[in-house]
Amino acid sequence: MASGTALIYDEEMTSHKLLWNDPICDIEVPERLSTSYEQLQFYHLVERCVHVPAREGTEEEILLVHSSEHLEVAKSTQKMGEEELKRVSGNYDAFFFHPNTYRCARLAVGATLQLVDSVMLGKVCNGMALVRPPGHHSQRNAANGFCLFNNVAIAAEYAKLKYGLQRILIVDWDVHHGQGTQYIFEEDPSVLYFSWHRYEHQEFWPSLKESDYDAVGLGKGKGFNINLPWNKVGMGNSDYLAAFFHVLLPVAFEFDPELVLVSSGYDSGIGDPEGQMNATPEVFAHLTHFLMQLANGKLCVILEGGYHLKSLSESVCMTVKTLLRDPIPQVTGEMAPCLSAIESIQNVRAAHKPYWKWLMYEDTSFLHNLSTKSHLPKTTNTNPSTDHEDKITNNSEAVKIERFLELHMRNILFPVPPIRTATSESKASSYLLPAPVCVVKEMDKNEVKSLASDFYADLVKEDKTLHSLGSMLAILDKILKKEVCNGIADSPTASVSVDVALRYSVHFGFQRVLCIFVGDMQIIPNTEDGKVLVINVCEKEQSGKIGSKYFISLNWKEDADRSDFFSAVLGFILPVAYSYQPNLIVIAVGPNRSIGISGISLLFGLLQGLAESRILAVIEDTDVNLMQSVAKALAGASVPHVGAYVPLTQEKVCKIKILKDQLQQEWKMLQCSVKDGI
Ligand code: X5A
Ligand code: ZN
Repeated sequence: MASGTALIYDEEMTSHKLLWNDPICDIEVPERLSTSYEQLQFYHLVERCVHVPAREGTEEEILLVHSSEHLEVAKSTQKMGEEELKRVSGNYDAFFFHPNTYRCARLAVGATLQLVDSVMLGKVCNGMALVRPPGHHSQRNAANGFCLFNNVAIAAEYAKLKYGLQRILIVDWDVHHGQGTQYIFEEDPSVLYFSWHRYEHQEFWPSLKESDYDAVGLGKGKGFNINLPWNKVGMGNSDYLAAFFHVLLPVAFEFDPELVLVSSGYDSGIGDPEGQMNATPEVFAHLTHFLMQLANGKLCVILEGGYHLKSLSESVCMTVKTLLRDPIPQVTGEMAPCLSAIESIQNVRAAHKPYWKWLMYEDTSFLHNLSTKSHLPKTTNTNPSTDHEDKITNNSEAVKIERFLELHMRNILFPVPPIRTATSESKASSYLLPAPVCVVKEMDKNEVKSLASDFYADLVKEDKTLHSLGSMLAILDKILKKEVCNGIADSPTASVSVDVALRYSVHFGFQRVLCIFVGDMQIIPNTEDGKVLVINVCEKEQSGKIGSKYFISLNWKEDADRSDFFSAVLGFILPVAYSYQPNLIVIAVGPNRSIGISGISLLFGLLQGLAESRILAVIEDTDVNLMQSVAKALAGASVPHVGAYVPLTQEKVCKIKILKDQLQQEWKMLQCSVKDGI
């Protein structure tokens, strides 16, 4: 299987620049590219990537998306003087030509296609292309919004043609609506386009009716265009995560793409003068990580916007670090989406209900009609203010955010453990781990006894128990001391091992431990209430703890299949886990699982975004396949393709829905509809 991350950068793309005064276009500067690349060098990320050279996109490739008229106009600008360039630029909404623009735009297309080729040919698993000019506003016959050729759209057509792909997902997290991309694929069911964007009830540029949530695609393409309009500025980390949990990810897993392309604009990040949003760089690590779970990890990230140089470059670094499978930093801020975000999410879910089983199966009939559209936008075209006073305030604001980010990133970046996964001596060889493994010697029996007896006096009599506790504790110890990221321990008595692990972690000083039980297990009631959150996916009724905020039981019955389990992971476990923000995750897998191996792999994969990727797996089931899959997931291998995750039964989806409604006041990331006026 492919490994490695491609990075594509060509300094020549910094030669495209604005030659005259234009307050709308003057933010799209060459330094956007050079600063991002320098920051990657600063973090030593460049040398860890596979360098792939850019090339010029061919005319034929450009014509996959654009008209020959458009190509000819672009070509003709190469020999123009400044006055003529200015005149041609004036024909478009927010674009500028430089004599080298055509060459740069062809390099941007070619760089994007080089990235697609590297991933599709298995030379790398994923990668990022740093390109200028950007692409997503560009249309068949027009430049628009700093974009000349639509790099990502061309890449999608190219991948369909060259590799025969039938399902491509484009995720556009730029803060502007990629209307160009929408127009190109509107009627095409083979390309699923998702975009969130600052909208403010159509007041924000490009101020189009068709950027709203009810533009779902046309003809055969109905359901394959997903717009999530933000009607307020200031959206932050939790709003973006909620959009992924409740809109993008369920649909994306049902769509089951063969390749994922990201229109990766960072103007949706904090400090950006265009976006005015609040999301901090580390959220892009989480977004990237989620997308890495699709299409067997085949992920191509292509730069679009991003105009606050510090915010942009830190966010680029977060993205590349994540592509390289570094541990993911904890996301900061209160984990609760705002009301306006929930409204938008609810609207787009309702609009797409006819097209996706995920949304269909949830009965939303009780919801009120929540159209929040304004009827008359105040202006037809909103541009950044050119008011002098405004500029001054914006500048000092930008400097403030630069300082904030400087401090913020110092707290965010932590040393990368050179070794990812720890395991015990006896099992190490059978896991066939793809990454360096730390083989841990089990703890001395007397040490275990003295440790465990602090809080667990009577259980340490049995030799078998003592033995498995010894290796589990040795592994856990390495995780707690940050010598390794995660670990896998097998135990014939998982419930005892987990109980000791939980107590030991809390004893060590961990304030929030998330513990998930899968399969048949007796859960030993925990006394560290509040410091441990238990989610039980076992079918056995567990008594005693019901009613506590920190014990959630799904009571999954036997007929659950992998798709149904998946609906629980995505629609419930993930949002609760993000609400809780654990510093450690313990996942216990017992026997008689009604849940398939692929579902369990996915659970491990998705949860690795939390607790700085600190996960301890305790496995009672001795199935070698299960052990191997968990070990692989922990080592960072991509989830093997198992087909679309389509929920099979309405019953299970409804069950999750009811739980969501019950618990969304406690665990706010569950919120995806406005009910009873939150
Ligand atoms: C790629 C991108 C923004 C254009 C804004 C024009 N374009 N007001 O972010
Ligand atoms: Zn943008």
